[in-house]
Amino acid sequence: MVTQLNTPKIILDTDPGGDDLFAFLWLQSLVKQGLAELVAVTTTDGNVSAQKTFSNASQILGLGGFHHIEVGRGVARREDAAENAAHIHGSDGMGKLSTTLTSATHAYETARYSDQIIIDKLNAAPGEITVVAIGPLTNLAAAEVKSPGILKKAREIVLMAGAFHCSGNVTPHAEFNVWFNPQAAETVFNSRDDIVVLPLDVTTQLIFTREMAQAVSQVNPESEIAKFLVSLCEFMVGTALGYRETGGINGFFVHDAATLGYLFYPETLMLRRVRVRIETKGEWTCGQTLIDSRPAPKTGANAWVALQVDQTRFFTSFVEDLKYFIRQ
Ligand SMILES: [Ca+2]
Repeated sequence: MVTQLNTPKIILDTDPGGDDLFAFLWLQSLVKQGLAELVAVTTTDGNVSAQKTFSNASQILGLGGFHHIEVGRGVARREDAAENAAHIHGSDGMGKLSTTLTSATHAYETARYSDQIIIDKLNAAPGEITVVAIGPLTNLAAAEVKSPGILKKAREIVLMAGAFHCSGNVTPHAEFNVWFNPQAAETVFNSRDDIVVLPLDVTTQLIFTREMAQAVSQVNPESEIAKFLVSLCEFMVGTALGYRETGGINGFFVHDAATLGYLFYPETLMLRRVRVRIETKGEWTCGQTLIDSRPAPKTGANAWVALQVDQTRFFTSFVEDLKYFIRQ
């Protein structure tokens, strides 16, 4: 396989997490196709504990034969932090499917911390690496606090975060990744003026259905990846229906995959130039993300926020790339 010039080099910061895992499978397919290079995976405390997100990441890398990729362990959050989302993702973060996969090959106890990996990788290749963050922003903020200016050394920072013109998913106003650690989100949004944001406004348009899982698995139904994907989809659909997320449609939101849609199929999204502010103190609104939609000059803008997505084109690419991965 020929690696293209200018192939995006990616650090994936993640808290797997069901929808993280779908993004993760997509990214592994893109790497196998020579369209991306995975530099490291930095796990974070979020959907489930740091230790579980670490072992889940290791197991998913193993599924694709990427044992050699370094996995970082999540930086500890502040002590009064919010509760996690094990009620959505299962106690192990992957619908209790972790026992069906080959065991984790990376050792949590001896792994480097995620913030240090981010610092070292960005210093080693300034301007070259894209940081894709699909969990709470604890690690990125810790890296910025430890090494001020480090996040500016990323080629681009792409987040699944926030809710602007729609309801939150953890409170009426807040999206999980920001709500879980709003101070960290504020640090990241203050670190540079071109953060790319995929919020609930677009990710709640992205419903991955049972039919899509079947279409993918049909390519090679007996493969371990296909079986895992179908089982995980079943679990996620059950949870989504239970929480009335999808309006009764037999599917679930692949929130985190939107980041890869932006990087690899940007024609599927429309972005707006804005100043994003994070509510860090509100009694009822903590973790809310705010933009000014009035037609004023964009002074102080710090981000590009996606507010529209072409679902058909997005899923055409997503499903075909997953098929490629499963065919291998
Ligand atoms: Ca996530």
